[in-house]
Amino acid sequence: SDYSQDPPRHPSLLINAKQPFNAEPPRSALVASYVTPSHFFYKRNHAPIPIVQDIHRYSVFLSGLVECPKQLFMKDIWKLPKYNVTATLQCAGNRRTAMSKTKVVKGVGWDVSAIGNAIWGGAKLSDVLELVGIPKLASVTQFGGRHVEFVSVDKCKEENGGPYKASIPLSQATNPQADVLLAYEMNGEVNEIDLDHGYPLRVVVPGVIGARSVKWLEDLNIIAEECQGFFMQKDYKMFPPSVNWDNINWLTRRPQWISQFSVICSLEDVSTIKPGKIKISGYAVSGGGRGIERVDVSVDGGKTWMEASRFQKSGVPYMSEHSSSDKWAWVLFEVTADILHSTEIVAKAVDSAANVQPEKVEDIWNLRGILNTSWHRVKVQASH
Ligand code: MTE
Ligand code: MO
Repeated sequence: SDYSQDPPRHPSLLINAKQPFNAEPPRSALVASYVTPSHFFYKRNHAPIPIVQDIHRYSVFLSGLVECPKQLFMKDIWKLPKYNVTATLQCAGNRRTAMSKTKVVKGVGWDVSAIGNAIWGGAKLSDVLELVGIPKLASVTQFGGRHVEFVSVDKCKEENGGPYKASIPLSQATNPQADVLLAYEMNGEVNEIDLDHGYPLRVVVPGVIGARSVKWLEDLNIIAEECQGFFMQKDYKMFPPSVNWDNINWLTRRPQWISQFSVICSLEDVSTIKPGKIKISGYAVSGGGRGIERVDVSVDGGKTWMEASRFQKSGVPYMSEHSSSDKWAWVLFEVTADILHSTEIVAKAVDSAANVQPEKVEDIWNLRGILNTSWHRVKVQASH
């Protein structure tokens, strides 16, 4: 494999693996702005970055269970109505390192920053599928359990040198409200998406784990059932704590979809502070387009709690399910507390469907180390 073409990256990124390149920003960078700059957006790769030489000759082939397969060039995609969707992408393995402290898990060791919030610009997949005669809101009655498969060009060792791929149900793909995009823009850069994030075209599936948002899209296939690739069938699935590598049966679980948690970003796992007023801030995110109803913060290890204030765009009060809120995006939170002694600070969120975070990571340990949704804890040491 050839990594010599990989793009330059920001020197402050914390590198978890160099080849393939996997890196996350320092956690403090996440709360510095609601929209994460692309250079600080986590990079999760499984192979060298594919390089497209000529964007005008680049095309996506749409085929499978369709009457007339179609080759789509960028100009065909640029012609469709353009949408900007603010969506948080998060790797299912975010916070894996903390889970591996309970018992060893398999996967890239992420701290808390395998997550970012960006404004994605592109065509809606529902509009693209209409070009080959697939109607909006394609019903299961009419189309059965069909999926749309997204296939890339990167060569992954997990796929024995084949490309990264994933799929979503046709019903989600053809629902304009699901906001699934073929994105050619990130954060308003005109016709530009960084090489690391999928140039020239990537899928963005809001509200589900990042693994479905296939970068460097090459093929769209309409298939009869979900994608049988490694990353759908043998990777991002959550097992109960009793399952180990000897008794695992991948077929017993569905691919994982969504995740939810809150994380303190203004403090490291262990920080030294001067006693007094301390600002505690972080992010909270729920899958499936649900809002964040509340974020509770404790400065005594979880004995007593106070409510943090929540916001997305500055100056606009955040209310979940409100027309001004970005339903696919994270919510930042902030609270100031008097801290006089060394203690443990904890954060937990409640979403608009009343989902709560589990208290202990031990209770949700799983061998792939995914979806560590447990209360986030940091320690502070008061130095007088
Ligand atoms: N698409 C391709 N082609 N190759 C990949 O390795 N990684 C997936 C997904 N799409 C991947 C991919 C995973 S696991 C995640 S979490 C997101 O992309 C990460 O997107 P980002 O690197 O833009 O943050
Ligand atoms: Mo991921």
